[in-house]
Amino acid sequence: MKLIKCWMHLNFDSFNISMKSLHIISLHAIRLLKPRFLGVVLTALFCVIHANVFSQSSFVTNNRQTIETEQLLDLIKRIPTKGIAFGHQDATAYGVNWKDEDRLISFLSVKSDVKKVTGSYPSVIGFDLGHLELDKKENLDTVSFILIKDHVQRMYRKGAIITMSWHPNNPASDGSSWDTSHAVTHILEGGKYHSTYIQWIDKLSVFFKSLKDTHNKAIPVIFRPYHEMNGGWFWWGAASCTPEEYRKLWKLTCKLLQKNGVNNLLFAFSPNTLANPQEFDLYYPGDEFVDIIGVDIYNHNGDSTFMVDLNNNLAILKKKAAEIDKPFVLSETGNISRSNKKDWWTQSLYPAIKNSGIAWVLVWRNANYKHFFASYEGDSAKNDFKNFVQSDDILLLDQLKKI
Ligand code: BMA
Repeated sequence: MKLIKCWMHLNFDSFNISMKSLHIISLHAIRLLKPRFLGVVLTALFCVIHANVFSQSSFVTNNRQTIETEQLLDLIKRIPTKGIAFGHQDATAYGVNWKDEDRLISFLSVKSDVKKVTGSYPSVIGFDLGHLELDKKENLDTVSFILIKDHVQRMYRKGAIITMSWHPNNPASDGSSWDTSHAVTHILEGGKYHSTYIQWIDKLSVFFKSLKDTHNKAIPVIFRPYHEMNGGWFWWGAASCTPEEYRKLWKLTCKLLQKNGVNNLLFAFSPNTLANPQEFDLYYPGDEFVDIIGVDIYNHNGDSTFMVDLNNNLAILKKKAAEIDKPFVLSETGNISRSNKKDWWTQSLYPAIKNSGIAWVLVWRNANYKHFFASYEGDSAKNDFKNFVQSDDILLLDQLKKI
């Protein structure tokens, strides 16, 4: 009975007991215990295995992906041997002073500020799923989900890597992602918004499963939810939930997607600028729930701090990535301080990422003249950007396709 009690109290999340070790425990138990206990032991074992299969720890990387998804991961692992892929958020949906309209999607070629300036599309294209959970037609930045789907299909056909972030509303308050009222605790199992959350993930699942290529095969995408959790500005962030709750939220999300049969995702975990490696560990949900690690770093505090942060953080990620055998990326960056530097690309960003080992760098969206991160036709730093992308190791889509 002691053994059974012990099993009952095992926390599979923290101890991460494998099916193999359960099998070994059971063999010992059967040998040690008298035959009349055998039935009890086997029943208990069945319960534990059953619980394990349906618990979050049953989320096994190798069993949850399509071949195309595994191939995408292989490609991402190969990129650093050739260079650094260049990514842009919402690259094809709009840019400075233009916006694509979904009523025209099938007639017009896909536009992009980066393409206008350099002649090639970015090789990584980011989209955001915020407000899909609310059944809205458009995301939080007014990009229609029909257009996102169309551009995912068209850019995938051209060979681009697709990544998706998610800025969901706060389920507890109906506020935005930036409403830091406590919500995570309420959406975990037993919480009053747990069923709402299941419905949200159902909606995301339908969308992910609808992303099909011309052969009706699922398009693999990188899903990067709940980013910058070590900052205090999102409802899933450090000011609004404990690291343990955060890790549970991540696992719950993976598990629900898997339960819904979504098998075309690679999961990317990306904190904001890290003070130290421990901060990464605090939130990291575990190897089986993550395929790619990243970090979001902007130059809020000026370019010299930015370069130091990049050096330190990419070194932290490099070490982690080697330990866990996963690729690592600069998942978001950009010149936010709009310093008058005309050579930010070649003198600040490039020296800090060159030889860093990252698979890609993604700059944030080109919303308007005041909020843009990639270059555009009228940009005063356009020539510097062109020089940056002309570096042998910076890979736009035309170069990524040759890998
Ligand atoms: C932020 C800003 C916001 C935007 C959000 C999600 O960094 O660009 O304007 O709504 O990302 O894309």
